[in-house]
Amino acid sequence: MTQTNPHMNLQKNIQIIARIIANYGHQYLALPLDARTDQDAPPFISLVARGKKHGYAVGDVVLVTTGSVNQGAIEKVVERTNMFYRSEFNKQKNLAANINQVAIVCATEPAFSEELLGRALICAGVAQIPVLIILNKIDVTDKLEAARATMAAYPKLGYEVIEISTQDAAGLQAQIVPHLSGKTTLLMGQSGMGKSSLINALIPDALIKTREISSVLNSGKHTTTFTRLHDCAFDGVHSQIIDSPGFEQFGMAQFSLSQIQHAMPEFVSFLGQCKFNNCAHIHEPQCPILDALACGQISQNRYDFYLRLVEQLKYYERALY
Ligand SMILES: Nc1nc2c(ncn2[C@@H]2O[C@H](COP(=O)(O)OP(=O)(O)OP(=O)(O)O)[C@@H](O)[C@H]2O)c(=O)[nH]1
Ligand SMILES: [Mg+2]
Ligand SMILES: [Zn+2]
Repeated sequence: MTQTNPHMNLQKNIQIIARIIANYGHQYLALPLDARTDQDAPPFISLVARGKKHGYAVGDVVLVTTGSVNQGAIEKVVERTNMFYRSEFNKQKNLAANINQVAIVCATEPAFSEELLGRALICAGVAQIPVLIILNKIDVTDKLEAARATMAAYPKLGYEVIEISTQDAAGLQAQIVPHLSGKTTLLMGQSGMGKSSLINALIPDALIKTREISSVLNSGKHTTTFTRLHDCAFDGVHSQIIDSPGFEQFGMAQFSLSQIQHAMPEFVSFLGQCKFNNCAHIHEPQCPILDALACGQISQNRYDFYLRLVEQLKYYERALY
């Protein structure tokens, strides 16, 4: 049975406030603020940006001028408390806005990249967004110990790590719902880690609804090709989960050395205590970070990761200071 939809056939040339819920290239889908993706027949509005302005992201709350039926143009952002982004060659790639958690999804199989995990953690740190690390596919028991061994370093740094299997519906609910309830969570991670499977296990019909949009946006592939927000309720508490395409690269060209250092939890308590104000913690004397490395308080693995990030900054020809 179809319900009357107050938003259907939005009046032409009026201004409304909407939330972007999907982003595909330079096309956006949005919903009026009082609508949700999990209601019957959500009143989607298809949006384009005015002029050559881009950089809007899923989660952004924007001012829209309506055009023909259920279409409109984005005038400007009206609410953006934060933005999670990568930087590929001096181009900022916005992933999601107005989120209060980033969940980085890793898996036992295929093995996840610690380098990419580390970079995602830095990005969340720079944006000051709380992070949850999810180790998925713990049902693949022959790969579990190796994955756990890699993961063991992260709780020591203060990150929360939870283990799940999207194939264990009951266990999944108990494990993850308390972490997602009431929040807007961006799921991110490499391709094949199980981000979309997790959403489908938690939100019935999510895949079907995404496929409907997919066909509108001209993409029929299984792998996620665009970022998409899903509304849902856990025990009646409104929550939002954002699915995003897997990545195999994670540029950080726009971050400064200082931003990176402050996003390394094991560095933070030492920053400001070095002999030199502009210490890069590489070969300077009287550097407490190098001391902490020497006595094993900072792990060689993480320190090498830091050195690679410093090298990359040089590669981007950004002056260190
Ligand atoms: N054994 C096992 N397989 C899983 C689990 N979760 C997901 N998978 C499988 O992993 C594969 C990839 O899952 P997706 O959910 O598409 O992964 P994704 O992270 O969304 O990948 P992209 O959209 O490409 O970024 C699928 O074949 C899933 O069936 C799990 O808990 N255990
Ligand atoms: Mg996916
Ligand atoms: Zn130092």
